[in-house]
Amino acid sequence: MRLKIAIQKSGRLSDKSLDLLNKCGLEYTRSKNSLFCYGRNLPIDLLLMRNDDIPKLLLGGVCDLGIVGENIETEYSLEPVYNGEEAERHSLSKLRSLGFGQCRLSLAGPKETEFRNVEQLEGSRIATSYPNTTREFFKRQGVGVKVTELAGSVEIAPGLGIADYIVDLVSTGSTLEANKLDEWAVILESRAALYQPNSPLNSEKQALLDRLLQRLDGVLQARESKYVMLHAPKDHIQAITDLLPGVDTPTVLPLQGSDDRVAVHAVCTESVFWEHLESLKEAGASSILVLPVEKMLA
Ligand code: PRT
Repeated sequence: MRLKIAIQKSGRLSDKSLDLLNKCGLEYTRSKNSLFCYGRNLPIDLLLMRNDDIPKLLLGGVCDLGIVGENIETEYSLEPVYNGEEAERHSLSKLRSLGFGQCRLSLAGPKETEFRNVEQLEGSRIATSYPNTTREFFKRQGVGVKVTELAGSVEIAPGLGIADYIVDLVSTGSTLEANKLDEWAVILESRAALYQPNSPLNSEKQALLDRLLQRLDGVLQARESKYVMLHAPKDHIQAITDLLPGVDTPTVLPLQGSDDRVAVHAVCTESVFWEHLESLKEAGASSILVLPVEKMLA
């Protein structure tokens, strides 16, 4: 019995997916053709696949888990609605959002076009690599458009006269800017997530998955968290605690040779910014240290 996880073979999500699983303590031996990683220390293997193929492999029972962007899952879930006989969507269960691969699927058009609302696009041609999600968006808006599917380089479609407008993934916005396009509406926000098919796992695999999820939660929580150490006036402990993001009960320790100051140690479960440190200093804290947290287990 081995648990199989599909991750992207090469692309924006591959390194971060591997890094996350490594941080969960999983070690792998990579096969010669590089498509398979054998789990050395736990019975958890990786299949390295094209991003778009991962939902199909999950529903087909080839893998037990998969890491893909929510954009890919949404597009795949709508496949039967727009390309099949069935009206039911494909459905996968999202187990965890993983905090990387952030982007948005947006409607964009030439800068010289004045965009007022989606209705003005009635009858126009839209180029996209996400035809199902695009059709669903315009259907919900009650606007009829002609959707042209392109595998890549969607942003050049209006310039080439292939389409009037586009629906594409945006992260920094620089690709749109370079192609003289404006982002008009966000159709979908996306980030990488861990999915499983809706069918239940056998008890052995489920136990392994529970163990993996516990480690994953620890890594995700530790990523955000910081260990803060500082010195504070004894009578300001509550005010200082209130300024520490995500802290309820800090550890308070005596300071050698000082009656009025103590050491305060706490795990901040939310991001700690410079602004927080400045406020702590104003409230009387000194010797403030912020350290990364490597692992956490609640
Ligand atoms: O090759 P494979 O079939 O595995 O997949 P792929 O070619 O779709 O993979 P890849 O690596 O391009 O994207 C993998 C996933 O990363 C996507 O499905 C998203 O979930 C996520 N992601 C995050 C992005 C972006 N950000 C992104 N910016 N995917 C693509 N882009 C592209 C976008 O299509 C556009 O061309 O980047 C350009 C825009 O970026 P900005 O920064 O200029 O706005």
